[in-house]
Amino acid sequence: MTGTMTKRKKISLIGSGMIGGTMAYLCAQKELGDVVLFDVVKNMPQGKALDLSHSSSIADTNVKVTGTNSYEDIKGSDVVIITAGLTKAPGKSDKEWSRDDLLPFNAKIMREVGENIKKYCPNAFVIVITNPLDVMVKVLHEHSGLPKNKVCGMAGVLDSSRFRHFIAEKLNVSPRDVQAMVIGAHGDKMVPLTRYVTVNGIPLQEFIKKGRITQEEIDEIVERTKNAGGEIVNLLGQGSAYFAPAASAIEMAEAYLKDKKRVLVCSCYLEGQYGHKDMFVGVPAVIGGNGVEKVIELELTPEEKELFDKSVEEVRKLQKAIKALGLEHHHHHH
Ligand code: AP0
Repeated sequence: MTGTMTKRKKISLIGSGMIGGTMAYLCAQKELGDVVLFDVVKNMPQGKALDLSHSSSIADTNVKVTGTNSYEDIKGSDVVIITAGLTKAPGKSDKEWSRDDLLPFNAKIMREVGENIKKYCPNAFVIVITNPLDVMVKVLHEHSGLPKNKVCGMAGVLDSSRFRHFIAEKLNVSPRDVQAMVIGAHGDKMVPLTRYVTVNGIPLQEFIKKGRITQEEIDEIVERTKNAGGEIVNLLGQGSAYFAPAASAIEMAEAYLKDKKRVLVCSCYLEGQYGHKDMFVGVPAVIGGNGVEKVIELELTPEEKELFDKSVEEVRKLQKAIKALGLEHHHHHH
């Protein structure tokens, strides 16, 4: 660990809004490390940090939580988690909600964050949460100069948690015992993999045979999973989901910090896996002390592959839109 006298890990959260604040709370409760809350809004991260510091007395944990408006304070971070940006495009109603509308606003912010990571903590493991997710991971990766195994996006763990919850609820079993994955791009075309669902190893097919769940119900769950983000946006009236997104990103951070070698769906850099390259998209991967240690390539059926490719097509479209913004990485001449 660099840059500080402490032996504790250092976790910097870029963006101290709903998800940032919740992640800071989880870090303090789990005693994962010292936390730096960064935001462009003056005083707000300092206020959240003070509040969180007080919760440590009650939780009986000892971590330092600080708030800042200066990038210098992320120096030497072991983990950086990015939520900086907008949740809704200005002037758009809830009905028109789309993650893609955030692109021009959030892409600029990713460039700024990437450049500061490069400057202050080039050895960090970076998790991007800002939407539209998969393209934001790519912009961040380009501007940070970090190796591909040290940058990934959080979406698959969240989308899979929604899928797992709905199945568990239907079968009246613990969601802990439901294994299920959602892969592909984080958007309306994400791909919940029904064929790979098990209940503690028991294929979902067994439950269909016994009449515990029907194919129609599974199809409904798949649709509800894909739209769960929008369902929550509409109910909240402002902002978007934050408890489960925060818990998902912290699970990934913990897998890295404790070298847990967890198998988690993350937005990872593809170099030919799944037939795609030079892009980030949601696939199962091993997350351990070396970051994204391995992308796991599944054998998809032609139908599954077609759905996966369609979701990837969305990412490509947005990557083209990024090019049009003129934000791609340029080597600066001094
Ligand atoms: O599964 C995925 C990928 C999810 C799930 C839920 C949310 C992604 N999100 C995205 C969401 O779309 C948004 O882009 O996560 C992002 C943050 O969500 P949150 O609910 O935390 O939003 P917020 O408005 O409460 O917090 C965002 C913070 O970013 C700050 C801003 O002041 C606010 O506090 N911010 C804005 N510009 C910034 C900048 N340039 C900045 N912080 C640092 N630098």
